[in-house]
Amino acid sequence: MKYLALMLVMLFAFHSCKDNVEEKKEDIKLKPRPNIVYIMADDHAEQAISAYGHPISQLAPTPNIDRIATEGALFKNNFCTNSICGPSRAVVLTGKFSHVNGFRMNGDQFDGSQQTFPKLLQEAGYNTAVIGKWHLHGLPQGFDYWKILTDQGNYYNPDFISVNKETKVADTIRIEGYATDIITQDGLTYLNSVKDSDKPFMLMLQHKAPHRNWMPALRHANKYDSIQFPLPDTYFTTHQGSLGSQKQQQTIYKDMYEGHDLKLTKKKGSLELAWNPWKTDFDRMTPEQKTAWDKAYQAKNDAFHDANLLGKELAKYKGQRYLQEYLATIASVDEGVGDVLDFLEKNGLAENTIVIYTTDQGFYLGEKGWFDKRYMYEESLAMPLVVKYPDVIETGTVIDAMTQNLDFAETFLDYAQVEIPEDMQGKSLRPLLEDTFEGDEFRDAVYYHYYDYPAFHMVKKHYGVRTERYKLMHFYDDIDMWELYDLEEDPKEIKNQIDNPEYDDIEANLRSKLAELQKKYEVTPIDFERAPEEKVKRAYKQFERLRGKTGTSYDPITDKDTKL
Ligand code: SGN
Ligand code: CA
Repeated sequence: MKYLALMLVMLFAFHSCKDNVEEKKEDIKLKPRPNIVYIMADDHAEQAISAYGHPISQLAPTPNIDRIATEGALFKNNFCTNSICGPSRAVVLTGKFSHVNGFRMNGDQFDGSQQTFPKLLQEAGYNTAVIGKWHLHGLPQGFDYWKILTDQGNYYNPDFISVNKETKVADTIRIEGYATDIITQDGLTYLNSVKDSDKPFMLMLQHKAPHRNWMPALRHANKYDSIQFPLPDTYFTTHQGSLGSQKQQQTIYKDMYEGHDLKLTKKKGSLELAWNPWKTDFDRMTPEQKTAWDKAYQAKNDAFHDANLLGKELAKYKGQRYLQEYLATIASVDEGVGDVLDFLEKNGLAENTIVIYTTDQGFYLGEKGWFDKRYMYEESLAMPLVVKYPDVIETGTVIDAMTQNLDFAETFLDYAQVEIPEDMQGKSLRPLLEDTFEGDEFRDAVYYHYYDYPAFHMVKKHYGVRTERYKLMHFYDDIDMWELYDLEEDPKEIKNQIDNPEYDDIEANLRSKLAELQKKYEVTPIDFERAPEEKVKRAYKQFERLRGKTGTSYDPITDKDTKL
């Protein structure tokens, strides 16, 4: 009897739960098509977004980005498919892997004539815009309004390409000011121009910040000077068991250019920058900006020279200085997010606008001794993602499912009530966002492939698969090495288990999963082409030359500095 009663209660609960889901779906269907504001930074690590809880971010909080997470949803396991700028952006636009959309590495040319979600939204009656970093070469297609940075863009007084209103052709103009502020401001101007239109809008607001060389706005230049950030405990790792990691050139204490990256001067009292292999943003500054900059940096640079650091201490200082500059650069991105959210609220648009904050891929903040990205290891595979849409996404939603930038296009189309084309390779995140997902698992494994070798930082080509607990990677090109990590036992991916017989079964499963995904995503053998040996040699030489010439390189194995 008791059992029967329990069954009845459970059955009823199941039905009412199902009914609730159905009701919710019906309610949401009645809402008008939402506006979409997609804010994308460049190289913004999860470790530097306070909503993600990492200790570094707690010392340099991002209250406005956090607002999106607390008012909506935070994705804990969102990943990119290829951890590099242009390719990630191409995946977002097309909902297709790099090998399908054709944009595998930064030097490639994006085929702008192909299907993208902005084009589909535009056809479906949306007003569409992209402002800021584009980095796909060629000009944007599918946008009613666009204004893009030239190539990587510059922090100070950057050049933008846009359509000249009079001549109707694309023009490049230099705009005085700080890139993040200019992009935010242009975004607000666009929003203001469409706010009363009958059409819904979709804006992609894409910052350059916090991309290398991490130049903060003048108002933030000293923001974190007095903060000591925790350096990761893998800061001095020696990459045992990973040939793929040993040969890279993105180690903070070996590869940072003291002037360009760390903004160090040559000697005490001097304003002349230390090693800076190319003329960049510093030369673009107006005399007033340059004077304010020098004033902000002189004291910390003089203190650095006084300290006369060497060896491990110098290596730690570089890490510290990097974090201070990087996080200070993020401060204006977060302020800009706040300005956009405030604008939407003040203009009665917040209710019917989906706001997304993300970045093109994750980044190293000293983990494994590194900066930059490219690897399939967790820090650069991860892609922060927070989304709000009042009344549809519950406040404080946390999503553990494995999702990818591959899913963004499908999600936007789904919300815009546009049919998702069959050739898109991701899945709409809508059921996760609305808590209406009914299957067992949203995705059991993600596929990854990085191709940009030989190139800056010399990260070797690799592909792999990540499941909830394990990761299998294959580094190829001039090496042939497999790596297997148990993320539960070894979240920092220090112990490569590929030769450990205890993991044989797991490895076999991962290999078959990998094969299954490659088949599903239509990976072809041409995808694994190696670079000519000569090209690799030349690149090593070229980048070796660029290493910090005026400074020192620290080697954690010998615990010694090398004067470069
Ligand atoms: C520049 C940077 C690299 C960075 C690439 C790609 N060097 O070349 O550190 O990896 O961009 O970045 S810099 O000294 O010129 O800043 S990406 O985000 O565009 O893919
Ligand atoms: Ca990037």
